[in-house]
Amino acid sequence: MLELYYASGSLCSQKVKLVLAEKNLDWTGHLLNLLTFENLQPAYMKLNPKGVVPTLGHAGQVITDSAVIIQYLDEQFPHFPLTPTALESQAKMQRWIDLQNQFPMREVMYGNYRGLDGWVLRRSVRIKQKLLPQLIQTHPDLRTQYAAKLADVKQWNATVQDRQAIARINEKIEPMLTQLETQLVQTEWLCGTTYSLADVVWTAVLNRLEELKFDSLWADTRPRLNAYINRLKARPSFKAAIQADAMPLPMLLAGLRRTLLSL
Ligand SMILES: N[C@@H](CCC(=O)N[C@@H](CS)C(=O)NCC(=O)O)C(=O)O
Repeated sequence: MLELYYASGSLCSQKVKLVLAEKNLDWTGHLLNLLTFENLQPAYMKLNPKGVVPTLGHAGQVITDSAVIIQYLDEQFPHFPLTPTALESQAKMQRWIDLQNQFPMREVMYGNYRGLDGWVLRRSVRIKQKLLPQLIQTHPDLRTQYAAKLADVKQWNATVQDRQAIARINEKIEPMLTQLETQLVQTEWLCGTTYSLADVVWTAVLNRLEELKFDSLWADTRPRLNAYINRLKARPSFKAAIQADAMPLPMLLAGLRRTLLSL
């Protein structure tokens, strides 16, 4: 049985859900509320020492990190393969996945959401920074994991509060889109004629950039990318993994309450 620990609106969870949908696999979900910090609960930290989603449980194994999980799923469930057969194309796929992973999407998201969404997200990072020292005290067995998380959260918080730092990160988006456009002039999908794991990860990212209103960077000026995004969104997996990803209302309300009342 496949068990997925995930969160609504989580980009990394969406990548895994896209693969599960592409392969038509059954899975059991454990939906975590990141706004009430369920990902920092000791029981979850024991599964995923970085305190992030997603985490996959399968055949007695626990697998973390979306890039590892999607490749694991493609190896274990080879029907509807999402890895090209030619070695050269496989290397290309890895390069597209690495390029995406190296891009600081977390900072792009937390730094660029406006209005209530942005306020809630940025405040949740500040609350995490206050909460983690308490967790270090109350759970000495998880001290190393919580301390590493605190170090990461401090940096994350500092970056998203710094408008210039976010503007510098935003400047890196356009060159990345140019790379995609250049590739898509040559091939239908990123690694050739078939949809692959590289397309999976970029589906989640491009959709998020669109939500953040960066689509002006391709709508009129990058026709191949524009058409590619429409192809990605037309796939049934997009509907299953991304369009049906709204946070259940009780969870949202609990998250808002927590964010408003803490600090
Ligand atoms: N490299 C990891 C990153 C996972 C990650 O950052 N997940 C986010 C949601 S997309 C998360 O759990 N954020 C909550 C937190 O860091 O406290 C992966 O690809 O799985």
